[in-house]
Amino acid sequence: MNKATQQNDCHFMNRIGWSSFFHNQLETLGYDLKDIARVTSVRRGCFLVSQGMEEILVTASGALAHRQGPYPVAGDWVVLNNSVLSAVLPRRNTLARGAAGARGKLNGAARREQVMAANLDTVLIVCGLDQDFNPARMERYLTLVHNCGLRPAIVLTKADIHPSPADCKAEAETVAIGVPIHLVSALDPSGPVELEPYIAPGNTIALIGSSGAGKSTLVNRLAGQAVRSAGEVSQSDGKGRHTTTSRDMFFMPQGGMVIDNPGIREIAFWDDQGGVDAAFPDIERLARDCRFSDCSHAHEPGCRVLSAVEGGELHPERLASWKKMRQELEYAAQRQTKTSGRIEKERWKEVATLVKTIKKGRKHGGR
Ligand SMILES: Nc1nc2c(ncn2[C@@H]2O[C@H](COP(=O)(O)OP(=O)(O)OP(=O)(O)O)[C@@H](O)[C@H]2O)c(=O)[nH]1
Ligand SMILES: [Mg+2]
Ligand SMILES: [Zn+2]
Repeated sequence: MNKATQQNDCHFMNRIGWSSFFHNQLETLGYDLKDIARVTSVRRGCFLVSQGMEEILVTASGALAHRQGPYPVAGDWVVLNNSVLSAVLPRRNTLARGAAGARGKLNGAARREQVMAANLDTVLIVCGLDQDFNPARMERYLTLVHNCGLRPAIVLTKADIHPSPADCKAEAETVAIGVPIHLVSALDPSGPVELEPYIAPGNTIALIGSSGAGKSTLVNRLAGQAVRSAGEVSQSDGKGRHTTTSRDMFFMPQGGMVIDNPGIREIAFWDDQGGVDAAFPDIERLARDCRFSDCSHAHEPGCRVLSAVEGGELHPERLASWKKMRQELEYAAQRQTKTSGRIEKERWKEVATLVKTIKKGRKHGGR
């Protein structure tokens, strides 16, 4: 490939998120830039990928399915070999959670890691200002995102249907310390313009939140057209109907990429990567003055956190949330070393079956 074509390819690829982090891997791993593409969507063993122009549907190689490495997700950079996905490039980061095993068991032992999206710049936690607004849940989302080493931002949407949206923002500020909070409405004729910097050219964001929070509606507003179906919210329980069922990445007119996700039913953690300290910087700061460095802020003498609660500096509920999430993360880390199972393992089976069917078809069809 001549230099001009390669620069041109790089230009298209940079626009869809390619960066030196990935480029530096090419030489070491022996891949060529012309064979690299980004996954925009996953469909039952098939993958929609893009190199900055049109999207194409590809299958994965039998060898990749056999090795059962990371299962490609929206946002991944992958290697194509004759239009077959043959490798996933090491990821910059992942948005992952603990999910129930494929057999649907909800007990601890059946938990697996579920990677929702990869290679993100920011995760927008979307909360609707209807019955969805819940600061305790917001704390869980923040812990999840921080625990993945990702940068969160809060989007309080449906501001048009709340009598005092500014109060919600003030309440959110008490749990989302140091995190940007945006108050928006999808009905606003000018659109959610303050979210546009997140999708500047080359940037990739993911939207998470409960079903019916208004994620897909925001994607449509930012896109300036309906790229995604939006659903109803039940009048009786205020819950959405899980309208979005797949994780898809969209190229936005602003130049960046958005990954819309299905509504999360249960926010469960996977592993312990220090997410609690990052999500509770107020407690972490106070804890530096506790007498014991491993203080659990429960009963220890000289506990600065407990004295802050007594003195009214720290809300007791905030400490209770910290304790709960600390315990959950510790449990998740123990469980992780025991099982180290990934939900993707099951999904590779789907690919292997598909590859076998295609091979069989070729044999009989004479292709
Ligand atoms: N009034 C008002 N309604 C909104 C706003 N944003 C979304 N909605 C409505 O909320 C409902 C749910 O919106 P969706 O965008 O489908 O929610 P979602 O988060 O994508 O839901 P799932 O795909 O199920 O996870 C729809 O009826 C939207 O019209 C808003 O800013 N104001
Ligand atoms: Mg949706
Ligand atoms: Zn303490």
